[in-house]
Amino acid sequence: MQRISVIDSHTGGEPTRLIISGGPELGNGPLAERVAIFERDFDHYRSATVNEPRGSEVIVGGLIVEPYEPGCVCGIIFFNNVGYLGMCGHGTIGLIATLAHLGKLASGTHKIDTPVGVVSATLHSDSRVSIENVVSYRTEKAVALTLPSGQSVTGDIAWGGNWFFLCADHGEDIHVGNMERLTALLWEIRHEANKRWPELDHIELFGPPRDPENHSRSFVLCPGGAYDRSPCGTGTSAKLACLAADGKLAPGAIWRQESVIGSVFEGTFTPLREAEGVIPTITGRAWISAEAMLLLDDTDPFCWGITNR
Ligand code: PYC
Repeated sequence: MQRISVIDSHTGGEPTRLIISGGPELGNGPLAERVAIFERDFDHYRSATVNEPRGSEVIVGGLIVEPYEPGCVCGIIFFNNVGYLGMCGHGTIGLIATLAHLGKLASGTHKIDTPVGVVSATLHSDSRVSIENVVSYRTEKAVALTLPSGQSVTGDIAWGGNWFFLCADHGEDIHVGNMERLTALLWEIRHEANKRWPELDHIELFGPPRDPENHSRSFVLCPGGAYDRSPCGTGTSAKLACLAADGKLAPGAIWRQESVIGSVFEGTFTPLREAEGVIPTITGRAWISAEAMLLLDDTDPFCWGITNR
């Protein structure tokens, strides 16, 4: 029987399951190399941790590893039901809450190594966490897509630690009761967008907020078909890059991004001096929801998870 010790948390409703011990040994190279080793040799650990029967399509997992970059408190490799993530904003907020819960981290600013670069996380005294993310930028503005249904949408393509298609002219009500229509539409958009941009794996719709305190409400379709219950940290970073490029938000001004279930991240950005793009900072809070031991019995036909691979 193998054992994997995990801690679960949620950030604005979006779950994160972090492997504390019992995960695969990936060596001590740069994190981008370690993800490749994870995927090539140990992908069954990913599936066993997040997929059914122990998990579900909505869980984002993370393997805490020794950092490669100097000055970092740890490294993190995030994954989901279908693969690996460059960065994960809600998950990094969950990571900081988990390390604090374990007594491994005090309030203050800490650097974290990720496969797409070093990010910086500040644990505040009220348990909120601010993530200074990787440089985020828009590569295409107002791309038009005609969907198989005949509907036309336009959207921007931007990087916020993952690749996003950000769309506002969808005509949908962004509401949990409208989940089936939203999911079907976003799959159509993703399918169409992937013909030209195969790297795009997150699709994000924007609409008016429910709460007038906020600036916008979003619905994010994650790579494996689940919707993000949180406002999506990397998605909000991509949004900030677009707002900055359009001159619609001033450096340092707060953007309150509401998720489809009403949870909120606050975002701000610092412009880059000599290049396109911004350094976004995303603030939110995570709550610890479980400490658990996953049991892996090799005689169990679904020991390594139910997978679509
Ligand atoms: O918060 O960056 C995020 C995220 C990505 C996928 C799910 N959440």
